[in-house]
Amino acid sequence: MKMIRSAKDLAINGAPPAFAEPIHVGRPNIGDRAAFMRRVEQILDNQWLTNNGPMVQEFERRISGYLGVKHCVAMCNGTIALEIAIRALGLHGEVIVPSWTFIATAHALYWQDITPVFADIDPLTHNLDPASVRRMITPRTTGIIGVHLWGRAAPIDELQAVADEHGLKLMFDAAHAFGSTYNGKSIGQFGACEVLSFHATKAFNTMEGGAVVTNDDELAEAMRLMRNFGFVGYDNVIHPGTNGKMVEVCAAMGLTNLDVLNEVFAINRRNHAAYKAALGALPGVRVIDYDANDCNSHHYVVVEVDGRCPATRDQIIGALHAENILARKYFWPGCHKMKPYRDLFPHAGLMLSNTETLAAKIIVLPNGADLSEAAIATICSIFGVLAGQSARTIQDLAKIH
Ligand code: T4K
Repeated sequence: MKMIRSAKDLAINGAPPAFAEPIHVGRPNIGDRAAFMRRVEQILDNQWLTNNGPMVQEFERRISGYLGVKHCVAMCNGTIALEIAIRALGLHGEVIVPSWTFIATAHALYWQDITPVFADIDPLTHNLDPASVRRMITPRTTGIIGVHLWGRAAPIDELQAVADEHGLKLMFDAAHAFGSTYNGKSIGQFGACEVLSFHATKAFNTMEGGAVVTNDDELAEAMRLMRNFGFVGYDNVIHPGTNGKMVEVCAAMGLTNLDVLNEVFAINRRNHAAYKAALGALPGVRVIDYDANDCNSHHYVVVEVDGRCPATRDQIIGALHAENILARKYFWPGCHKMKPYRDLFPHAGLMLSNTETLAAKIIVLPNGADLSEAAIATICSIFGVLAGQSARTIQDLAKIH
């Protein structure tokens, strides 16, 4: 285990990087390879590669059973799943979303000529602030998309109350929240529907993939049609649609990874605790915690760095990258500051002060089943040295090399 004890050991000071190979935030968790390969052989033997094949059907049954929800409509990715759910719910005009989310939440609306209206977040949970949502409602608003950021449930009851009061549809982007609960109940069961992502970088992956889960029979039926061009049987199209189908090999990956889900979550939880123990006492550094009474995959190790830390967030990120630790600034700078939405709402930031403050503080650190405790100790030792240096020293060191 390589421990960094002083500034001279840092890569920004000319020392060799702590890791020879990049340590990624989004390293895929991959279950039993032999089991996956057996499933792939089965797919090839079946000569059925996509279009609602047997693996996808089994995958949907396993997911809906796991979440305790009536319908799982598997899709090719989370973004298409969002788009189809938005369309099936009949959202139009304006829809309120957090700016503090992955850009896909906003794009899934704008791509369909719906205006995403950005609301602010609670600085403690990083989730939508219902009071801010209320302020954003106009006569054109038709819905709210809550995001369970970092797998932590959005304020579901409060958002539902706002939606009911104003006759709005409520759905959730649960891309981060597979395996999470809200007051003991599985995420997937709330709002009109919830959208999951099974992208390679998620705690649970199908390589690419996503799903909409819902208890609404009609909605599920409409989405099944929409993901397959609106076909019923051969040659008969009864609904406008697109190609949102999950392929068999992705379902095979999902079934394989479902078998190791508990182990992956346990490793993540252990890793998260190790980070928290090592970083929690550093000045101006806060490791985001998850509610002990609810389940969370602990996939995201999210750290806030504020002005009490001698080094700035960007200096820490720069120094970590020099060590081959590819920490991220998810979801800096906020969707409202990305070009398409900046052009649309140049002054949105005035209503998004918590989002903008958080955007300057955030660091997301590597996690996952392949990350060793030794690697975490090394990462934390680097962080510790950086947090012990003045911003000036780090700047000077970075300039020299
Ligand atoms: N809603 C929310 C709230 C989301 O977070 C997302 C996706 C969506 C909706 C949309 O769901 P999908 O349509 O993606 O199913 C990554 C993911 O691509 C994206 O799925 C995810 N959120 C987002 C949070 O992270 P990028 O642009 O950061 O990806 P990239 O290529 O930089 O990869 C991240 C890290 O993972 C890199 O350091 C490399 C590493 N990596 C990546 C892949 C794909 C690997 O080590 N192996 C791999 O196979 O967006």
